Amino acid sequence: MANTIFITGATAGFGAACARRFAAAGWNLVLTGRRADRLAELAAELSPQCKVHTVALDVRDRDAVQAAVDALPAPFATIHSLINNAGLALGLQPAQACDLDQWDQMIDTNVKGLAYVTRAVLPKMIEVGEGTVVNLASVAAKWPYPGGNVYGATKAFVRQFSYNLRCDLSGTGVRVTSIEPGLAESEFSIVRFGGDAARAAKVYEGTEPLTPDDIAESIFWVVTLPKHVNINCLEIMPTCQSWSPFHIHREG
Ligand code: NDP
Ligand code: 8X3
Repeated sequence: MANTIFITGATAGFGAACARRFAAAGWNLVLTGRRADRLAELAAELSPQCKVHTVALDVRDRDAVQAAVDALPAPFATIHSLINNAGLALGLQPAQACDLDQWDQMIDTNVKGLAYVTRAVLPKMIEVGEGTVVNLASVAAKWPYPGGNVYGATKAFVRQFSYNLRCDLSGTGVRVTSIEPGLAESEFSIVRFGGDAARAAKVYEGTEPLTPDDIAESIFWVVTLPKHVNINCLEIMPTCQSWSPFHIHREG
């Protein structure tokens, strides 16, 4: 019987690319995201290759998350792996000028939503006794940058939560990986800049960024490694991206 993978944020970017990658390998898919029309389009595209179940779901809604997992129909009820991908950055202002509603939304989605989905799905994975929880952190989990304030902090949560999960899951056979991409072109910057596509395009101008397919391929590799191998953390940058020296503010 084919394995089932549960993907949050499957309506765009990395999540949609993961859906396509796992479908191509014959996995069954549970695809979630808030945009029902996108989920329906993706299901129509992929259902010739595999079984697809979609749930229009906001990961911030704790009861809806649990209800969606409890109501999984039989062919999807046995979950092998989970990709906790739903997430977003909003704004790039310095902390002292940020909009608190944007901070709330990032914390509620990237931190609380990811925790709700994990808590709902884990018992099913433990029943299977193998599989992988893949959490989308970011280079921002470890590397600070101006305007990264709460976004980076939510991703530091994702990274540390992943490591702590590994401790709790010891002996269950369930693996956990924190995926930490750098510059990657998706709808991420369009969302970050409130729909300003021109400003978003500037982020990638003159670069060859990572693509959602690059990330999906890495995740597929992590999930399909032999059962005794756990990738704790995978930091991925495009070749054009590296680090800068520390910034020093000088008077005068
Ligand atoms: P996209 O904006 O292209 O996709 C984000 C996905 O998250 C969408 O499917 C969106 O679906 C979903 N989502 C957002 N909020 C919610 C919510 N409240 N409930 C359910 N789903 C939600 O971005 P990426 O694919 O680039 O990002 C995916 C993940 O990777 C994010 O966690 C992001 O922080 C992380 N990341 C991205 C990087 C990048 O440079 N692109 C680099 C490092 C990490 P919908 O709107 O339909 O709900
Ligand atoms: C997305 C990458 O550098 O914009 O997590 O934070 S970055």
